Amino acid sequence: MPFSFPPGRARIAAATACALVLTTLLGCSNGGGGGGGETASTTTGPSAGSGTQVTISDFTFQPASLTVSPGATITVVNDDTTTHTLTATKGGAFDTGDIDPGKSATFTAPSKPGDFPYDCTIHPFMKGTLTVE
Ligand SMILES: [Cu+2]
Repeated sequence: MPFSFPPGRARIAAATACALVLTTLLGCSNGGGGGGGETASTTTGPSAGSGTQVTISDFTFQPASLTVSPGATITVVNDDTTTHTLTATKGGAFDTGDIDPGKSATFTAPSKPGDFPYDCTIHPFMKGTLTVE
């Protein structure tokens, strides 16, 4: 019956289009939502004490960004020719106080994870960030 063909085809075409759209959507959400977060592949967590150090040289914190474990002990070496500090810029999270040239000091990282920007109170343009995770 020629009467029933066109609607039938249209329905099939529509159904096919739907299926394609659904497949695409499902494929997308499957692909994007599958991750369970990172597992311990890049755990560079020296648990307190294995060479966690910031060196101050030429009015610069090196490295400027440091990631440590909660409560880690961090040694700050002043390898410069003038006195510096390494002081958290918010909440007084940590502060080495004055470190004379050629001297070093230690401080304890915060126990809660987060980013803790710091600077030198004597030279506020000196900046760095301690990340606790
Ligand atoms: Cu300084």
